[in-house]
Amino acid sequence: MATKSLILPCVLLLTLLHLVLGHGAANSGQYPLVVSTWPFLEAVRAGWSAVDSGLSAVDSVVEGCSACEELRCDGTVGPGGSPDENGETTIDALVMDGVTMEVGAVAAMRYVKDGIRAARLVMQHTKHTLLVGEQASVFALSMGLPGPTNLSSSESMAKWSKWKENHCQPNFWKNVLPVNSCSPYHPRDSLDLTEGTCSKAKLMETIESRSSLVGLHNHDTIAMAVIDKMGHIAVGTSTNGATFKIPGRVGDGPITGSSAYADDEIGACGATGDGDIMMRFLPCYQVVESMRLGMEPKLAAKDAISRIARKFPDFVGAVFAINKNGVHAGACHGWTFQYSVRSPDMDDVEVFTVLP
Ligand code: SD4
Repeated sequence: MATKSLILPCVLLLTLLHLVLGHGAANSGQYPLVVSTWPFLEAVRAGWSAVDSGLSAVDSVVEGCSACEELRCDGTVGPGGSPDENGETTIDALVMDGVTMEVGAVAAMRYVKDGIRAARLVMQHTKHTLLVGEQASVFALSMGLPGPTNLSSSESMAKWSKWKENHCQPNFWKNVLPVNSCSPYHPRDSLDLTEGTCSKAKLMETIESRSSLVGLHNHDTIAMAVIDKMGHIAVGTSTNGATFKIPGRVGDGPITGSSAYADDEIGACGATGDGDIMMRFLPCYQVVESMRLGMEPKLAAKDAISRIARKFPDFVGAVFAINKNGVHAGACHGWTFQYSVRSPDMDDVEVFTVLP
């Protein structure tokens, strides 16, 4: 009885500690370390088991993100989620080596489910950084990845059918006609445009329709950072992007410095959220460069997020930051953010909660 009565207060205390420490927590300083956006526990366990068995930071990041793709984490990583306006699922992914500053990425990749493995192939077997669309798929298949595969699922097709029935609302268009119906769309003429942009009601309409598109359940990227046993750092990301995006849209996932960034000398960052807004600010580049100038991870993360929030008060997004000593922190805006950590002083993955 006595033991049982102690358990609840202990759990509450631990949760409270995580809430507080989530804004800037240190591990014991030992390597390795795995950090990812959201409670993607299996992905972090896969990354941990890779790095703990001696794999490099790059390979461990690939193992971790790949586990999330296979599990279709939250339906927004891997195949089977986020249908675009044509009902198709496409994949954005990136990997970055913080030792060499090499990056491989694929964007709007079709028919191939293994985003992060395709990104690593770009990094290891080409002198390019980013391949897009159908040509990224051709490259990935030619390098031996499985496919071509239909990336849709019954869930993504059902979501898409419902959206079509709802006259393709909400969507990512603006300043076009028709307003409440499906494509084809045409630019509003300049007179309408001026009226539209001057009217507060119209502006609110745009903001409201954006926030109904971008939320916790249709906007999760896995961004993962790993410090390996040698102290080398790598980052990776994978997502199927934004639901009902305009075909051809590329999010922040494959954009270096936006969704992720790593530099062995300093640390790393991973991001999640409204990529159309976030990629304009390169928040992860900002985080790492702020740490280079001496900011602690907590302050660097907060500063990067507040730079975006000042210009786009309604955006939703978050970053985690780690320095090369394994100190980690998160910051967010517009939603409550969680990130997951596994370090040698933990028995299993621990989840940290960050309030906006
Ligand atoms: C994007 N940032 O494509 C990605 C998606 C995401 O949490 O889910 N982020 O905009």
